[in-house]
Amino acid sequence: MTTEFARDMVAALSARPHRISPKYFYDAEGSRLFDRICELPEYYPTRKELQILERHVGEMAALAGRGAEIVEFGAGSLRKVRLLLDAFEAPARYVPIDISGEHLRDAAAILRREYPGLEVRPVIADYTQGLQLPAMGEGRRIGFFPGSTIGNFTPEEALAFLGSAAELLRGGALLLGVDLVKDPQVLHAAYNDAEGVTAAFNLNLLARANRELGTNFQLRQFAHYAFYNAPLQRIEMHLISRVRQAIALAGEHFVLEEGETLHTENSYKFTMTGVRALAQRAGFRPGPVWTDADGLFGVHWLHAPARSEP
Ligand code: AVJ
Repeated sequence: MTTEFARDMVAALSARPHRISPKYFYDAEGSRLFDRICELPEYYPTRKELQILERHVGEMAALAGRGAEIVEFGAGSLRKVRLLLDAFEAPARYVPIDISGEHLRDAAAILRREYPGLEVRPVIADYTQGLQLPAMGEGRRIGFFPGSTIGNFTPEEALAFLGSAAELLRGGALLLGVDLVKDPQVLHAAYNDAEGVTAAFNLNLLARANRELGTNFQLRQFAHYAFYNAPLQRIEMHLISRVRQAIALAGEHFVLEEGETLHTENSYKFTMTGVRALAQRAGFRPGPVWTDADGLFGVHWLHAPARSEP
């Protein structure tokens, strides 16, 4: 059986520059490593976003109104959505959308137990593709896309995603968490932590290929390389081949030259005005923005006009 991962790895090793989607980071081991990243002293986004949500969730609840339906793009950290569920007035429904059915079922079971009055309706789907949701109730539909996951999209993909979210959320809003442009040293440190957890997270892509695709990547022959590309306003993560080496996959051999890279992730950073302009182009009416005292992270309330509104 050839999986999507196998096909994409073959494509990545065939085409130059070599690149693969960061979605393949998140097998069980990768998800565990990502949770550790979120606890690192250098990796501020998770802590800052939680602080902002904690501090301002009352204002968010007032904007959402009674009986809202929370649609989360990617069933992420339960900690974040719990803040909303606890503060919103009688939330009617929680609709997490994720490609991993297993992760969704676990999250759904936990929340059903904790919130007996809440209807939990997981949707197994790729939220970057057009999707249909169960019919709405009385309350507003509030999208939730935290963690600056939107930073993994190219600007074109981000615009397309926001466009379909604006339609899906008509009459409601999107609560969007974005990592902000800042001192490049701070950005650099966040992706080059002293403990090497981000390096292990990056290298796990190759370890996962060895586990699932039967490749024989020698992890020691690759260097984690993450840097801030200021003109493009993004962190880039790469795995650099330390030597000339051949990789066997799907009956073929792929040569990686010494110094060649496999580009594994882009993590775009945003300005406040940049997010608002992008959201506006996608059909949202930008609302309040909340940030932390150091201006490291931003949480945006973006109104999704109903069909009748201008
Ligand atoms: C989950 C995509 C928001 O870009 O900061 C963390 C992933 N990669 N460290 C990010 C990540 C390396 C993270 N996102």
